[in-house]
Amino acid sequence: MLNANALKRATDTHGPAPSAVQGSEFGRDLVQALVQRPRAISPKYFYDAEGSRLFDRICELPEYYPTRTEVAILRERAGEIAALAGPRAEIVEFGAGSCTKVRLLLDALERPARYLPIDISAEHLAAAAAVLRRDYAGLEVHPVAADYTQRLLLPAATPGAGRRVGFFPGSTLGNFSPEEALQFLRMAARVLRGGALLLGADLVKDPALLHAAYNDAQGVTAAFNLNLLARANRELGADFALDQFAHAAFYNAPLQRIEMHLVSRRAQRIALGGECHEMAEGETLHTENSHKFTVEGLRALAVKAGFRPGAAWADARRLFSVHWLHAPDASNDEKERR
Ligand code: AVJ
Repeated sequence: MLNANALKRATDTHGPAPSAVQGSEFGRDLVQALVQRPRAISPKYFYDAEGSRLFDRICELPEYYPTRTEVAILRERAGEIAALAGPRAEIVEFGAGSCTKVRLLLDALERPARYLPIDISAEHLAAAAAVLRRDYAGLEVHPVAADYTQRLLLPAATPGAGRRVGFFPGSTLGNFSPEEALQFLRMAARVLRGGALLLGADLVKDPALLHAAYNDAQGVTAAFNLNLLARANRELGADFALDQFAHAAFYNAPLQRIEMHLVSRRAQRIALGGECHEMAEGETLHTENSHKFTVEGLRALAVKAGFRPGAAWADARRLFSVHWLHAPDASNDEKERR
């Protein structure tokens, strides 16, 4: 193990300036994560280029049912969804990424007017938007580079446009705490007033199935989890020894969520931005919560946020659900603001 002097020398000679850490949101949040108890960081930091690649591989794993189940539900219900959305709909996608799932909707909708993909990564978004413009002539694509968990301003509806339909697939809602989920849904109700939200939510089920989905045999989920530390080494000059951390994922039944952690395999020190952090053997950095829902629980949460639940679709095995939630109408919203 390094003594304090050796560690100091190591950070002096090899570590980047502390400003590399302080100058990045990831750096500041990682320092905070290591200082606080319990140690925890937002799962949004999984998704650098490497993490996004690993997540795409997770979606292909035999044990990881959410993606293929949701896609199957959307395919099967595309006609019903298109009828609910109506002609000239405007799709607003929260966390659009590479904009692939929305194709299922765009292919079924009657002359969709406009697509507003929202994502934090401006470059990624611009590239994805260009591909969609090429494939869907007549569709206006208007990317919005923003963090949709913060204050969100969207362009006004285009003249002649139909309903505004929010799209939040993948059970990304499950990454939020219950309070954050409510806050997100309230924001969505506001920007979608007069329209609706199409939402994907993973369902509560046999914990053995959940456990398998987050502990795959090929170890892709473990690599995805550990990439957080690899990313810190790449971007922030941290010195995490990746082989000294273990992937842990388990179902917390009372809180209805999968938790992912990185467990320190031994007592160790981590140098980050000129500071030294200690972790004892068995201590963890909590990297993700993935909440699971019942259909009724999700609908009750939506009501609390101001939506009126419409259809709820699930697959035959009831692994995953997709919800049509009517947003409050515009006149109601005017009354609420007064
Ligand atoms: C993208 C948040 C829906 O919680 O299942 C997959 C992320 N984490 N395997 C999920 C994830 C580990 C995923 N979400």
